[in-house]
Amino acid sequence: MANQWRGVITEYFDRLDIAPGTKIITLGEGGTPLVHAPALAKLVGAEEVWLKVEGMNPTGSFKDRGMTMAVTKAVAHGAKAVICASTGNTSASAAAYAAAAGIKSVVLIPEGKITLGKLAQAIAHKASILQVKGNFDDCLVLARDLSENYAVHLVNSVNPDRIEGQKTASFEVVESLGFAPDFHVMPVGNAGNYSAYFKGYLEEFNEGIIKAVPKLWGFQAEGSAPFVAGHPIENPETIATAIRIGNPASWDLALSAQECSQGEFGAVSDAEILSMHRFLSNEVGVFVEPSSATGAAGLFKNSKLGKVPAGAKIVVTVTGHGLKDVGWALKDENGNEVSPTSCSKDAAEVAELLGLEKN
Ligand code: AN7
Repeated sequence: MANQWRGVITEYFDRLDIAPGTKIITLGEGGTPLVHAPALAKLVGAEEVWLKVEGMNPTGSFKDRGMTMAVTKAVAHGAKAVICASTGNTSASAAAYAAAAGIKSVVLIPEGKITLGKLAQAIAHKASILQVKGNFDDCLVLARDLSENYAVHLVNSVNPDRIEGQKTASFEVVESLGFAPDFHVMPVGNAGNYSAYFKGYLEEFNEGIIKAVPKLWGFQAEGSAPFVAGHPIENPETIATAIRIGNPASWDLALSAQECSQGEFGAVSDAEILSMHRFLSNEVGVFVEPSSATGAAGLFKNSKLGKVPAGAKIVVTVTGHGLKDVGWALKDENGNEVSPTSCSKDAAEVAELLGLEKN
């Protein structure tokens, strides 16, 4: 397999905290496309915008970059089972990598609050799934408790192996562009990914590969925006279920990343998220899950506040694949279900239905 992308651990072995000889558990994660998005650049008045399309990872989200590290290390430590709390994507990823490693996975999800696509992934990869009567934050407390007292290895992003793996996304951005963007924008839940991008960029800076660390802009959903409030939110609410998180695990790491990068946190409404979700699929051609549109929605909001310089080069990470949460795509702007019109097999009739001109 000389010409195939080998997954982030092998591709970046020298730059990761991993011992030579370790048996690597990989599904070929990373190496995701950096898609040029002139329509978005025009919308926000920037010189260039690219989307780092993390939905192209093996389980359809950025979590796989961290999970290859976390499960590899768990196996190296002799773990027979991994556990996570999850709003959906972490559980899909943990279940898949555990399956690849031949160990068990346990996932704790907030009752009724993860999308069907993600639940299907966890089931498909034969995770033991429990719906907890509580929100994500309650699930994380429970997962930490179990991992401290029972023989099960925690793979949430409080585990530094996750952040270590996820930092590789910054390396890829710099390699693709040949420079660091002025701004890097993304959705924020636990802020593990935000912290990981900072770690990656800081290492590139310290090695003299880039001249400056990009300003990191992290956006949350308004009903679930602890970094904007400055304190945890007890009952977070948003349609963006992936980031329905009130008590972010990487609070301190994220605040120092924000400060050191001269970045900022902001919040956008569910309506703004859904509108950007539609824009990305309609005008850019990239189908993401609604939560993943939160960064781009925030960028648009900041552009209206005059915060986007005309010469800016910007990367926006879209974190998860649209097929994970199809419900919103099946509705129009007014919230009505969209379904295809039925038609006959007659070409003339069908042409008329479609308004096609005769040639
Ligand atoms: C699509 O799966 O927390 O700020 O349990 O699924 O690093 O938490 C998911 C988070 C953004 C936020 N976009 O990342 C989970 C989980 C998508 C996500 C985030 C998540 P972090």
